Amino acid sequence: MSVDKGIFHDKQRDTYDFHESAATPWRSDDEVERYVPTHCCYCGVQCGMNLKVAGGKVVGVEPRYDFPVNRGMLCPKGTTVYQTVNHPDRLTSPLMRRNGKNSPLEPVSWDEALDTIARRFRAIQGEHGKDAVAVYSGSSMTNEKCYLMGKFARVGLETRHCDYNGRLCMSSATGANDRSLGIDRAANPISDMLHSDVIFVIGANVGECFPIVTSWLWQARDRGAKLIVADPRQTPIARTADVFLPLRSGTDSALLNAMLHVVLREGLVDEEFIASRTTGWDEVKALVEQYPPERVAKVCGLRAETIIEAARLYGGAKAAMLYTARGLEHQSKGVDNGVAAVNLALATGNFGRPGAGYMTLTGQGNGQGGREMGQKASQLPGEREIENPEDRAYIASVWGIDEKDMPHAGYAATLMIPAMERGEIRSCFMICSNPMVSLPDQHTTERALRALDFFVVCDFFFSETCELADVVLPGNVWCEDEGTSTNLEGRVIKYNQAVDPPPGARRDWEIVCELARRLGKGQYFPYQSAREIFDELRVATKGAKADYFGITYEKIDRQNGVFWPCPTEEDPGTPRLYEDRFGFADGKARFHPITYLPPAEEPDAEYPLVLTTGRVIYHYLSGNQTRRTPFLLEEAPYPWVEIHERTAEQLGISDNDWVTVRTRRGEMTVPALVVKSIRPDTVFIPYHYGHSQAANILTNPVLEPMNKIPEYKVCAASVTKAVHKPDWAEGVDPARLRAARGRRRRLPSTGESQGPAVR
Ligand SMILES: Nc1nc2c(c(=O)[nH]1)N[C@H]1C(S)=C(S)[C@@H](COP(=O)(O)OP(=O)(O)OC[C@H]3O[C@@H](n4cnc5c(=O)[nH]c(N)nc54)[C@H](O)[C@@H]3O)O[C@H]1N2
Ligand SMILES: Nc1nc2c(c(=O)[nH]1)N[C@H]1C(S)=C(S)[C@@H](COP(=O)(O)OP(=O)(O)OC[C@H]3O[C@@H](n4cnc5c(=O)[nH]c(N)nc54)[C@H](O)[C@@H]3O)O[C@H]1N2
Ligand code: SF4
Ligand SMILES: [Mo]
Repeated sequence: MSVDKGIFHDKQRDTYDFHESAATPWRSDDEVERYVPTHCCYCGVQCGMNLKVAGGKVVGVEPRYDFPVNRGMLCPKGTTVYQTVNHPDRLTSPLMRRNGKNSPLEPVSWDEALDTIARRFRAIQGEHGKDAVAVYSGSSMTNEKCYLMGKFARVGLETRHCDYNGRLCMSSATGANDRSLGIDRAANPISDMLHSDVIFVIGANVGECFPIVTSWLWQARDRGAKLIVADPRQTPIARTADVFLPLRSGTDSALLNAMLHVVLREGLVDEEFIASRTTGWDEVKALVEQYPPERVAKVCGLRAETIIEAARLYGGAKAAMLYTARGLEHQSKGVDNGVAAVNLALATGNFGRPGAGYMTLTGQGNGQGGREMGQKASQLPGEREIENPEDRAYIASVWGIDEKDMPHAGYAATLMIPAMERGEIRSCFMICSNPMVSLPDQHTTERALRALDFFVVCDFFFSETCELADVVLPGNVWCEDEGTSTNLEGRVIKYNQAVDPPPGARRDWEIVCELARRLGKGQYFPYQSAREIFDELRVATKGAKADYFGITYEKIDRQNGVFWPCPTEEDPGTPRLYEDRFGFADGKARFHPITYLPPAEEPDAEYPLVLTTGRVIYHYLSGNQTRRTPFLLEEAPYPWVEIHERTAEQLGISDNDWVTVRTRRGEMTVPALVVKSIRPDTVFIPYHYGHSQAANILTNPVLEPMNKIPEYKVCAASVTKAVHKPDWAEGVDPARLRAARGRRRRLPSTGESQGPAVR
């Protein structure tokens, strides 16, 4: 049969075939009993997926075509996440050390575990005060659970110390959003990108960390959008950029000020927008005059012409989008950097229109909702403030407590560690976090967690942090419960339950409510379902900045997600912010002058290189889930250090050599991946691994002064050929890693200003 007469050209057959195959699924799907529409639980994109269920188990996944963000696509993590559900490593019994710190963790009944926790918490609080027990929560959980954790801390435990892992993630972004724009949310939906003629990505590895956003970027490129990327590494999207700025880590605000300098010098500012919609421009204008690109180029290790080119491109756009992420935010100047980025967008009038905006790419699955549900140290639900008398009074009334009994602000997660070391915090309830991989300066973190009198961790897989716990509680994975999550656009979506937790494990919210009952606070936690928690959080956020009151489970299903703020059930939600006004009382955005300050630690003779850390596509965060997924582990089985070939040559290091990376905090030995895609003065280690493979052995725990995020992206380091292989080297063939990481990529020449490889 000739092809052109075949079924592909026969409209009717085509249609018929489609229906037939939908009605009669592929053989491998014969057994599938149900397709449960839900979302991927990993990154903030929250792609839509159908989980395939058979015999009470999740057996597979397919992408959802009807969810507008991913439209039939999933990344390698999304296609394999279902494999965590029936995983043989699932925790299915509480574990407890019955006879003190030196006794083993052994399986115990739920009653014994929960009674012990309640008894120990009460004893410790009786002896040392309520604030001696802290809650350390996470943002990879539903809004319902994040809300519950904030309430559990303040009402169940009556402690002021409640914070979460978003402190390590979104707190610089929050600082910048709050200071400059007045609302802590992305300004635009992802689809706005298709209306942009210039897209500027600074400090975000979109290709590996938000893979499905990349497809929007390509569509925008197909429509002619120009791309500017600023990153010390040539990431996958940087390879295609029109202008690539391989800046030195920690110099972002200098670059952004210089770009604004050029925009100003060349008359590209939007005077009308500045006059009608902002305040504070004069100070910023005066400041950026001192940042000519010719001077800044030296600071950033760039060529002045490239900075000028980027500024002209961005400033000349009709509609430009600016994306930032942790590259710019994981710094001791992270809030300043974010503010400097917003300054540039404000000065060019890039807000509140299709294709014009600013978006900090929110990382964790519910990194948006998790930062507004009241589990932060100084926050109450809806982005309300715990020190604001009206907010306190309102939430106290929703919770049915006396305002006087509402604790005040407590420590940020990163400040809990020194407080544990000091013996001020003596016990901790931790859920959905793995600080024994994720916190900087692991040696100090370990000392602090070991110093606790009593440490409880709730997880579904035994993590590096569980190893230090006195009690481990087996919780649920995302598809064993229902609830909502708010994606990186501010779109509230819904997870649907596919299966029950395995026998022995329980739903997180049921565990926390049961614990509250045993602490004598059961009347405040009467929930029978996640939906009941959601209904309460709708009321708790009513009238607040992050207003969820008009959002219902049914409306989310109907609309494929609802963007907050959504004050009434009739309101369809708000995909694009700042069309008419910004989030402050006067409706105007705020310019703030940002003086460039160098990172806390700069290279010197002993530590001549800059170490930066981050992600690869195959692993998610601390890797506790993805390192258990065979395909993902095979692709990235252990950490490595990326080092420029010129630097490697100077140091006598070849590809695949074992090398020791040292900083003032510690050292680790990993294989060298010699590349051309990184600045010669910089090295990079992915952070998804634990124990002696944890990049955070090396990182600097210095904090951003306002919002307390660690400087994961910059510290001084040295690299030498290893004398000894690490404890995990046996059977490891670094050449396999090279194969998995693909061929060497080349960083385009940026001229001499990149400086000598090793200073
Ligand atoms: N595959 C995967 N995807 C993820 C995650 C994951 O663990 N794995 N995690 C999710 C989460 S929680 C988050 S927060 C996001 C993070 O998403 P990203 O912020 O995009 O990821 P990172 O790898 O942390 O850092 C981004 C880039 O910053 C660059 N960089 C380093 N130092 C600097 C600097 O000083 N200035 C600038 N401009 N750039 C710098 C790095 O080279 C890196 O390419 O990803 C989300 N998506
Ligand atoms: N060096 C360096 N360090 C970093 C970063 C970096 O770029 N460089 N990035 C930082 C960033 S942006 C982030 S977000 C943090 C993340 O740091 P962490 O929050 O510590 O890492 P996770 O892997 O998210 O930890 C979540 C844990 O909870 C479990 N878990 C997941 N979902 C649930 C749930 O619904 N219920 C329960 N009970 N458990 C659950 C997982 O199995 C895992 O063990 O790491 C930070 N650390
Ligand atoms: S892009 Fe993010 S949400 Fe989408 S499949 Fe990948 S990890 Fe999951
Ligand atoms: Mo994150």
